[in-house]
Amino acid sequence: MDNIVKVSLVGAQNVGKTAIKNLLEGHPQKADARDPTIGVGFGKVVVDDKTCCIWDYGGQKRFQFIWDAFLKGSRLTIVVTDSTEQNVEETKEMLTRFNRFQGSKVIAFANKQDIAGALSPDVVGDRLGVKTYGTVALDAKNIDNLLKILKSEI
Ligand SMILES: Nc1nc2c(ncn2[C@@H]2O[C@H](COP(=O)(O)OP(=O)(O)O)[C@@H](O)[C@H]2O)c(=O)[nH]1
Ligand SMILES: [Mg+2]
Repeated sequence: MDNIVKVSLVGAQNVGKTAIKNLLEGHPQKADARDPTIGVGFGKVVVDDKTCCIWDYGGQKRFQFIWDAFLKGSRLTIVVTDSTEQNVEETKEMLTRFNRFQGSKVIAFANKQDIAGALSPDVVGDRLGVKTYGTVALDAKNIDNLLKILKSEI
């Protein structure tokens, strides 16, 4: 089963989790598409000899209770932020609350780096205390970069 890797995308609503999942699958999302994830969305990406099952969790407060159970068995948990002050604080609180992330490797994506005033990945990483990569989930040019990150982290 080592060839099947569970990767979880968590974070608040509207930060770009589904856009990241879609980009990893090779189909970039249109800007401003509004399609909130209900419950959990699934994606599949093949990287070398591994098949990554991407679990994309609905970020709305009313769905957060399912994270506990669904994070079980996750090899890599990617915490997504939208790189704003407010969201990074919210994400930090999420990280302390969900200490069951332990057992899974945890990294962060400082998404929406294209928006003026975005906190840099270094700043976000310092605040969150986990390794952080900057991403622009709507930009198809980011696909190779995302796949490279995935490859190096699983
Ligand atoms: N400017 C910009 N917008 C983004 C980026 N990633 C996602 N979005 C937009 O942010 C909104 C929420 O994205 P979505 O993937 O649905 O967020 P989720 O709720 O975390 O799954 C959508 O309108 C996306 O088009 C990004 O990197 N830059
Ligand atoms: Mg979503």
